[in-house]
Amino acid sequence: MDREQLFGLLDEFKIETPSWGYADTGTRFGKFLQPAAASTVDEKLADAGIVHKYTGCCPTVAVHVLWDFSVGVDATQTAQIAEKNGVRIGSINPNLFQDQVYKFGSATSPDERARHHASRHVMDCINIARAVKSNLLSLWFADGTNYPGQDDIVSRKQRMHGALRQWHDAMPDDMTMLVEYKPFEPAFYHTDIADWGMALLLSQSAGPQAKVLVDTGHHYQAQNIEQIVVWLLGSGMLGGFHFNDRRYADDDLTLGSIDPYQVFRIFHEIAFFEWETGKRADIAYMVDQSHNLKGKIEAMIQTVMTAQELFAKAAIVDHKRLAVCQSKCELVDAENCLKDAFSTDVRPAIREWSRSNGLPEDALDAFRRSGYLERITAERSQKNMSSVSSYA
Ligand code: RM4
Ligand code: MN
Ligand code: MN
Repeated sequence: MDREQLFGLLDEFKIETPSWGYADTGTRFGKFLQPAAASTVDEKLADAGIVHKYTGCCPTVAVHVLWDFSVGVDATQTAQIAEKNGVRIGSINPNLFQDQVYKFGSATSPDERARHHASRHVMDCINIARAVKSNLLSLWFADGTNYPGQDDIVSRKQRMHGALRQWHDAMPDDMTMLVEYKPFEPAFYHTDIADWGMALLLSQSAGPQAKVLVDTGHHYQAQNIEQIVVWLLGSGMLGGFHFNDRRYADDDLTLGSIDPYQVFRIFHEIAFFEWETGKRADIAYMVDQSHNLKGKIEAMIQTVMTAQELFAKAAIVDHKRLAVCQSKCELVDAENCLKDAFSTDVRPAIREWSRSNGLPEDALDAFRRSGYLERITAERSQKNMSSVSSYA
């Protein structure tokens, strides 16, 4: 692959950052407060704007409706704040887990009031999406049970089917519904959408605008995520990613911090699919991380730089050679096609791409020297450090 081609791919590569990644979030035992954390949607969008300013590849911001939109506030105002900060509102994430009514689930709850509440909230979210000109509705459910026998798994499945169909029909034609799965947590006995197969069946029955969302942290240990990615791609059902890394559970660590080779393999399978089919895969790349210990903006920039790097490494795999090695069962050489690309230092090329786009060569360094962190620390610390956080 020549430089021009790689630069073309980097031009197209965009990642959405999440509003909640700029805010103080924690473990279930509590949260450590950061003086510079964002606590209002204005602050979150300002921080996301800074990440985009220095990286040049994060033009949209995912929002969580309950956390980012207050009742009575006109959503178009939020879109304007985003615009003022050089970004746009991206995926709309309904919150179907925090309200007291969701104790036994939302769409799948045996309690009709909970299901109704969830439906109303999703309808509101669709309206917000319209108002902010977003075309992505991203659904994650905390629904499930904690104990064997607690509820009828089949009835819950049918309720989920019904809800998704109804919500799908309420979406405008250009909107995509992303259905996320997760094997456990907060439900510990069964999760209503536990894996990609369940998400796929539900999406297929919801309608043509529904696709599966793969959150890299939402798998059992040792699961081959790149295989799932290829299967979904092949059936036109891969809607997007929530990028993060994990060591034990849904750790929400920064991308590639534990296993960069896995992220590379995911990007490789996508690139290889595109090479084999001659088609561009239409995938929403999004970050879903919670930075408890690292500085939030720094962690986000680190994530984005890591994603660009691993994406570029995957792009330079010699596809033709790999296909030949595969057809001849030349295992060592085939594997080395991946390893050669993975061990190539693509950072000089990315720096050149950044320079050619009028961006700083090193986004992290540019951010650190900008004085932004010092400014928001001074502005936000008093408010932030006086908030309380406790487990019980
Ligand atoms: C979940 C899941 C969702 C995210 C919430 C906050 O584990 O990953 O995508 O919206 O966390
Ligand atoms: Mn997620
Ligand atoms: Mn998660």
